[in-house]
Amino acid sequence: GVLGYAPKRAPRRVALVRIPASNLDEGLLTHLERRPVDHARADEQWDNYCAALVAEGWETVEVDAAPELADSVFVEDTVVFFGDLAVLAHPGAEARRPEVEAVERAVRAIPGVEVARILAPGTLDGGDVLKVGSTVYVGASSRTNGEGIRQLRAIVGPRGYRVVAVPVEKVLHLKSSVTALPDGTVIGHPDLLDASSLFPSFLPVPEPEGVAVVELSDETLLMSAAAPRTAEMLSGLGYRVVTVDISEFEKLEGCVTCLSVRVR
Ligand code: CIR
Repeated sequence: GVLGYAPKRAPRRVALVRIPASNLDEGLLTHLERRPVDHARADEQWDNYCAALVAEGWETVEVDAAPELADSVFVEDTVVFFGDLAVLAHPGAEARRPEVEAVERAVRAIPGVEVARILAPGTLDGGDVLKVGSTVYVGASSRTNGEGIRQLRAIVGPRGYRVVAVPVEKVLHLKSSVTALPDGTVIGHPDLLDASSLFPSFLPVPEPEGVAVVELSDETLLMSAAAPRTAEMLSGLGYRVVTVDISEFEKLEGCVTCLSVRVR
């Protein structure tokens, strides 16, 4: 084209989602007591979650339904994106490993995406991976092992990412205890954290359900409706906060991040 007038491509804003399974109520539990899940309510909450992404300019790509895979709605655990590189996870829970196949198909259908994978005996759940700029915090949890972390380091290290392992014992996944604001500040709840001192810029939030935020843009955050005081605090910091009720997924140890994977 004419010098100086190269068309700028709008950044791709695509998020993978996966409709709840019919046996959602059989999802794995590690730290919580089982409580009855209202299926109709879960479906409605999932629809609203997807609608919130769309309303904020995200295109949702649905991974094929897996009616028998109880935890498949928590699609974030199955793949992590590093720009155009998709790293397929090898879930720590055996029951969740069959989820990855259809996710791989969905990922390969996105133009320009390259695929790498974590292999046995390595295990890694996407819920343990928190990207902050070029730093990748990875939870060493009951789901993600040292070999999985080594493999991730070998895959993304050469692409300019620094992998920092974080011990996780009090919660299921690293991102059940911390996530990051668009400016790189890591937010978390002190009761859930094993090692907050690892983060150079850390801000405590008042509610455990408030630790999970999805960055929808530089100024917009998606959060659970279960953390009103945290929402107020973050809106006081200048963010626009969009809330969704995800109570049925919270009963299964899921949070607002685990219901989608953003390609970024
Ligand atoms: C599990 O135990 O695997 C599911 N019941 C919950 C997964 C939540 N995922 C996440 O926090 N990333």
